[in-house]
Amino acid sequence: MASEDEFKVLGLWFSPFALRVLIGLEEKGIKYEYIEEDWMSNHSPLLLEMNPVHKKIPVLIHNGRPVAESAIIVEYIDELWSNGPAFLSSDPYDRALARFWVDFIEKKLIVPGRLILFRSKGEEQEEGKRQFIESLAMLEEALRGKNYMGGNAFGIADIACAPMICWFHTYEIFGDFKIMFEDKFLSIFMWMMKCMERESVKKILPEQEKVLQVVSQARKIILKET
Ligand code: GS8
Repeated sequence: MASEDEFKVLGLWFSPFALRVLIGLEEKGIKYEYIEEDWMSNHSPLLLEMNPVHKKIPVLIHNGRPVAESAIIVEYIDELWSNGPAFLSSDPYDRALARFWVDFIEKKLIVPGRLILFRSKGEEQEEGKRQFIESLAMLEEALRGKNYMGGNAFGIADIACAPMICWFHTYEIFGDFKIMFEDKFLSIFMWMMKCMERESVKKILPEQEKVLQVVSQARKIILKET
């Protein structure tokens, strides 16, 4: 990796997947150009060219070469900048665990979270809520007695989960429930506080009210609400 290397990120400011990449780059102190996709219109020609398979953000473009899929991008960043704190442990078992939790965040929080946000049928929403709360309980268990997901160092599983911090409020509003962090999920609550003390997370996460606004706009389109 040379100092004149060029990095561009294709993203959406509220996407939990794009936010992972930006937090990763900030953590390593990497300069990059951020290019915002327009979520209301069709995919940009650049996105279609850079991620023709999934046609999804985020994409990291390193000297013109694209890397897609947030977790893969964050690992790529970690491998490129091996000087500086590592996102993954040197221990294979710890690495496997960290990757397990990265995968968990998408499958067990973000996917059921979509049922809460973008389904109008009561029972589908309820099922989303049930799964979401169940997953928070698992996350709580995994974080108990630890500073970060992997122990003492902020790592890839924290980077993968940190964007949820600015989304929790939106889940609560549209799911009409309260997460009760201080009562039921104290370890997650403490972890959120620690993450929010980090310059990278503080700088990158949008305000929760802004996430709420954009999700209500998206809901109107998806659910054809007026
Ligand atoms: C998910 C990316 C994704 O869903 C990752 O990068 O980790 N597994 C992937 N991106 C969404 C925006 S965030 O909800 C996206 O780009 N959607 C556009 C589309 O589906 O057309």
